[in-house]
Amino acid sequence: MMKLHGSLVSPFVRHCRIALSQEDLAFEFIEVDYDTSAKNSPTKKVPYLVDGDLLLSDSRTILKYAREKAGKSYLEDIQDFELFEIANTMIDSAINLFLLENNGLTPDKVPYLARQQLRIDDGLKELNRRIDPSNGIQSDGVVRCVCFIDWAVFRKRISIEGLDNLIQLKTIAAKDSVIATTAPDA
Ligand SMILES: N[C@@H](CCC(=O)N[C@@H](CS)C(=O)NCC(=O)O)C(=O)O
Repeated sequence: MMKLHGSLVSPFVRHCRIALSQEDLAFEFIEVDYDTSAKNSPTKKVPYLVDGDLLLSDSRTILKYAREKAGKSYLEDIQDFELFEIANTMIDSAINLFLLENNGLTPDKVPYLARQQLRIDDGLKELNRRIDPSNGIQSDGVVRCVCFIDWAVFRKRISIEGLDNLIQLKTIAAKDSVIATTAPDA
């Protein structure tokens, strides 16, 4: 059986858990700490997936593997791919800020971190402009946004006050059983 390694709170790991469950692919979830991912993954990050001899060390290769194993396409629509990548860049920036803060580095001290923060602030407005909650959560671009928003709100990294489409998206996500059971506060 496939083994997905990660942490329960990580937005990248969550997206993989959602896709594997949506596609009814049997997998074992193995919780790992930083030391274990540093030893077992070439990128030293989570998630990583092991299926027999195959090791996939990025959520995006894992997602492609899961969707295509189930006979589906992966990020085929260019606008959905763009949405996915904007949200993905925002998660990377937010995680970097979060981890560096634990090392005492903050945007008021490091100009490049202020740029990372701006990417998140402006990116939220862009996600709000691009997302139409009346379409539901039908694509990996939108799932990526849900994973970002839920994690960033949970970790108190962002506020979505006044961003009505993001507020509605969060509400819809909380009603979807597969998505809700993987939430960081589940
Ligand atoms: N591009 C990677 C990013 C994964 C990532 O940043 N994971 C974080 C946890 S949320 C991590 O393991 N960070 C450890 C580190 O940066 O050393 C993916 O999509 O899987």
